[in-house]
Amino acid sequence: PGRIILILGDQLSHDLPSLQVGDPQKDRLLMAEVAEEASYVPHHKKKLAFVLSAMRHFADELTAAGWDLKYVHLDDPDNSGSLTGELDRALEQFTVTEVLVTEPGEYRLKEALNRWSGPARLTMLDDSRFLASHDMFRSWAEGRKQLRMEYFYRDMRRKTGLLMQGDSPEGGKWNYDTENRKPAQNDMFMPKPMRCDPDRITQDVLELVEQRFPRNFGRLTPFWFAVTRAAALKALDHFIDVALPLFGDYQDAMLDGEPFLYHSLLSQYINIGLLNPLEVCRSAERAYYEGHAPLNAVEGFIRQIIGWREYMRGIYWLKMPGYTRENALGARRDLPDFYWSGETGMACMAAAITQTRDEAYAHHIQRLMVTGNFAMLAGINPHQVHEWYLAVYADAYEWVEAPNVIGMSQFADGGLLGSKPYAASGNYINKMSNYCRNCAYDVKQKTGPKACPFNPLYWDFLIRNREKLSKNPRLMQPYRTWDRMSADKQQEYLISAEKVLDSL
Ligand code: FAD
Ligand code: DLZ
Ligand code: SF4
Repeated sequence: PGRIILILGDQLSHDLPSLQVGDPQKDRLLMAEVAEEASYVPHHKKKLAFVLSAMRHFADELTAAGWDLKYVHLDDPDNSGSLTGELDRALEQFTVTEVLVTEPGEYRLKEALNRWSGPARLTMLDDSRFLASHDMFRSWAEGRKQLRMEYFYRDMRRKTGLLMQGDSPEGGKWNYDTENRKPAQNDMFMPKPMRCDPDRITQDVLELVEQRFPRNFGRLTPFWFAVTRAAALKALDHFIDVALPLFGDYQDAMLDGEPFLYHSLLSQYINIGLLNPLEVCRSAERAYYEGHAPLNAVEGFIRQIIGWREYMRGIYWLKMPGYTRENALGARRDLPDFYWSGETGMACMAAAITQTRDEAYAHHIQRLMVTGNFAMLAGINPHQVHEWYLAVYADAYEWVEAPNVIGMSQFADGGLLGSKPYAASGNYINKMSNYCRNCAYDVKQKTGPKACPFNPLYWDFLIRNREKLSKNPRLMQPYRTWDRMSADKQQEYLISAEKVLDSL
C-alpha cells in the first residue's frame, strides 16, 4: 500500500523532500485549504489570495506530472477546518499505514501534527530547502557566548562557495555593508516590479477571499503577484536585470511614493517554495561575475538570504516555544489602531502602513526603523506587534517573522539577536528618507506639540529602560548625552513623550 503525502501551503516546491522520496505510482498527495491556517492570525487579503492561488496552481502542476492528488477547497462543505482534520478524512477514504510530511515551517503546526494520532504513522522529513539544518545551527550556537549573524554568514559562504575565491571572500572582504547606506532621490530612475495579470484560478480565489474574509485588513486588488514557479522565475530575472545593480547602494533608503525602490520583492516567492533560496543567490552571483552588478550589491543581497534568513530560522527553532511571548523590556501598551487604519499625522508611519495595506509589502528599513522602531519606543506589547507583522505581510511566516520582530526590531529577547536595540529618533528617518518634508510634525523640533514624536519617545524609551540598557556599551554615548542635559530639558522631553503616549 502507498502513503499519503501531505503538502502544506508554503511547501510549493517540486524538489520538496517528501515529493522526492514519494512514488507517483503508489503514493497519494493531499493538499487542503483550511480555515485554521487561514485564520490563526487575520491575514492580509492579498496574502490569503497569494497562498491559495499558488496552492491551486501547484496542485495542477503535480496532477499534470502524474500524481494522484486530493485537493480540498476552502468552501468544500465537508471541510473539517484543520489540516489534521483533513488527514483524518483522507484516511477514512484511503487505507494507508504511513503519512509523510516535510517539516512545517511553524512550530504551531509541527506540534499539531506531532500530537495527531490517526490510524497511520506520521513521518516528518527535514526541509532540505534550507542550508542549515536544526542540528547544524544548534551545534554552531552551542558553546558561543554571543550569537552573531556575521560569523554564521561566513560559514554559509564557505558551505555554499558563494562569492568565494578558495578560502577567501571575493574582493577580500566578507561584508560591504558600509557602502550600502545611501539616501535616495525622487528624480532617480526607479525600476518597477514585475506584475502578473490574474488568470481564471486567481480570479476565483480573489472572489473567495472577498466573500469569506470581507473584513480582513488590506486591499485585495489590483493583485499582481506571481503564483507559479514559472512566473516567479521571471520575477527573479526581472529583479536581477533592473534592480540588483543598485540594490546595495539604496538598501536602507526610503522614499515617499516609492514602496519598492531597488528591493527584490522575492521573499514571498522564496518563503512559499516557488523559488529556491540558493538558486536566487546563484543568479545574483552570476550577475556579478558577468559584470552586470557590483560586489556591494550582490554580496549584500546574498547576505540577506544565506545569512539573515537562515540565521533567523535557526534562532526560531532554538528558542521555540516561548519566543513569541518574550518581553524583556516589559512593554505593555496596546497596539494603536492606526497600525490598521494608517490614520496618523506621522508621514513616515502613514506611508509604511498604507503601503502595507495596499501591497502587503514594506521593505526592511520601513519594517525595522519606522513601524518597528515606533512600537518599541512607545512600549507596545511585543506579542501584539508580532501578531500584526505576522498578519499583514505576504511573506510572513512565524519562523522568519518572529525573530525579526521579537528579536531584531523590539529587543524583546533581551539582546540575543542584536547587540543593541534599533532605537532611533526622527533624525535617522530624516536622513534616510524624504518623509519629513510632508509631515504634520517637525523633525527639527525636539519637544512640544509640533515636535516629531520619535524625538521625545526616543529619550523616554532610554530613560524608561535605563536599568536594563545602560550597561550596554553601545548605549553609553546616548546615556552620557542625557546626563549632560539640563534638568529642564530632560523634563520637557519626558512631558512631551507622555503627551504622545497619552494620545495613542
Ligand atoms: P530584499 O530587500 O530584496 O532582500 C532580499 C531577500 O533577503 C528577501 O527576499 C529575503 O528573503 C531576505 N531577507 C532580507 N532581510 C531579511 C531578514 N531580516 N530576515 C530574513 N530574510 C531576509 N522577512 C520575511 O521573509 N518574512 C517576514 O515575515 C518578515 N518580517 C519582518 C519583520 C520585521 C520587523 C523586520 C525588520 C523584517 C522582517 N523581514 C521579514 C525581513 C525583511 O524585511 C523582508 O525579508 C524583506 O523586506 C522582503 O522584501 P524583499 O524580498 O524585497 O527583500
Ligand atoms: C498561510 C497559509 C494559509 C493562509 N492557508 C493555508 C491553507 O489553507 N492550507 C495550507 O496547507 N497552508 C496554508 N497556509 C500555509 C501554512 O500556514 C503554513 O504551511 C504553516 O504555517 C507552516 O509554515
Ligand atoms: Fe516621521 Fe518624524 Fe519625519 Fe514626521 S517628522 S516623517 S514623524 S520622522
